[in-house]
Amino acid sequence: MNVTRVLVANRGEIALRIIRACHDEGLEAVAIYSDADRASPYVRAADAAVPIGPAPAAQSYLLADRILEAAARSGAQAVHPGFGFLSERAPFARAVEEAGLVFVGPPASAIQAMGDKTEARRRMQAAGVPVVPGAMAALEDPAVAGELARSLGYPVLVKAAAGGGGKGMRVVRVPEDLAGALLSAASEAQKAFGDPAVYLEKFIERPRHVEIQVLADAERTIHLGERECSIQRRHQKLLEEAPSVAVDPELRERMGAAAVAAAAAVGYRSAGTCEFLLSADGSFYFLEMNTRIQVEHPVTELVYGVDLVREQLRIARGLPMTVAPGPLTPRGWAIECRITSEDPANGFLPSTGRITCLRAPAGPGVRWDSGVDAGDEVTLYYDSMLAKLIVHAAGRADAIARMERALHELVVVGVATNQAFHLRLLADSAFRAGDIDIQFLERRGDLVDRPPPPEVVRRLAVAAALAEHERRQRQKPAVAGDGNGASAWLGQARREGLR
Ligand code: MV4
Repeated sequence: MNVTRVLVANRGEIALRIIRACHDEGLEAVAIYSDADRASPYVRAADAAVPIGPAPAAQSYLLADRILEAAARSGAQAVHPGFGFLSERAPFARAVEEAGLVFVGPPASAIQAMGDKTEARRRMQAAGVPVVPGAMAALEDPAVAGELARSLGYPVLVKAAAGGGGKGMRVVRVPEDLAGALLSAASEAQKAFGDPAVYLEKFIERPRHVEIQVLADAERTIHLGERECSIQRRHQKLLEEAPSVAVDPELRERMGAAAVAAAAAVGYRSAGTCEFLLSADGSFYFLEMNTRIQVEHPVTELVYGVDLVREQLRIARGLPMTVAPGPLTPRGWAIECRITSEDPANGFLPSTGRITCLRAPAGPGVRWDSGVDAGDEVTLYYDSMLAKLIVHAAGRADAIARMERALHELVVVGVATNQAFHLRLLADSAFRAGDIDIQFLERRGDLVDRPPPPEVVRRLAVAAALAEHERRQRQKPAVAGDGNGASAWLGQARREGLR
């Protein structure tokens, strides 16, 4: 199929990222937007835009039929789902294919195989990919579960078979708690996934979360090394880096080979990610495969010099990946901080309002992937991620220094953000030593529930005052020789270095 137009079935930062990749590839991009996103930067960047409904995602971005209709009406031949929303729903991928369109992602069969966690475990084990010891099918009989838990040794972890993202999980440390955990996990799984099936694994204590990027075209399946994603809170990643301090070239090759085998076992095409738990002793276990482009893909792009969304578009069109065969090595160090409209000084509660002033960091080695501009409204309808700040430098210490510099340049006024949290984390000696695991932030309440430091408060207050000044200047009647009354406040802003 000759693809010239791609419908981007997503919003915000990732929609803009995909639209830019389409344009780099000489393709046109069609945006879809809800009522809340009519004035979003990604809608302006697209070659055409189709309204799809009211703000709630269930009435817009999750309506597969309406999105397919928008694709047909706009003359798009392909659909890129981005991440979240419909990106990992096998029925959506299938519907796209059945409508005669190209799905920019893996085959529906690969999404489906990886979506069922116990099926994925069976297929991975058969392919020689290390999985956490435990049940290979859903458990129905509590006595069978008890016997398995005893043979694995406590603690064990009860997981939902349809799960992912930590829903329906229960750690069980003593046999007496097992029966209750099975029941409550099943009930939570039923609510979250419409499927009460649960199973058991040995609970791995204090692992790192290390994931491997894979890329597969019709000819080859390769890996692009690891991302270290241990800095997370309640299953939301906050900072990711590539490479990982815990992975040397030999381990990278072993984990990479496991990820390639995992992808090959399900007939994978496109970009995908295998999640692993990595223990302190160097043993690693396959957790699940994310069959989409991920939020944190830019750190891999920077250390491998690859544009993953471009590769997705090429592979979907039947073209070969541009990555040349042969050994690949990561170059330098990349770190991504997710900038969210959440207030870490207030339990990470989402913050809403109009962004009155926004100054994005820039300069050498700095990338700003954002979905918002000054003047935009931040609502509670969607994810709280406003932007991703990504840096690249020669080594980890340089990357940390560069991220600190960039975070000091960042000004967001109008909504609270986690900017000061990131600065505190980057200054922490354990973080700087690379001494992290998935429980790091749980242990370190001192990094989380703190007000921003005085210098950050002061800078944001100055920016807020200037933003208010600009607003008033804009409302003044035009002065002679100044067609729209804008030059005065623009000059003021420029002198303050805030535009
Ligand atoms: C685990 C685990 C420890 N042992 N499995 C969390 C969500 C899902 N992707 C799998 N998860 C985990 N599975 C065993 N056998 C710990 C977690 C886990 C976790 C994994 C990756 C990233 C963050 C996490 C936070 C809490 C628990």
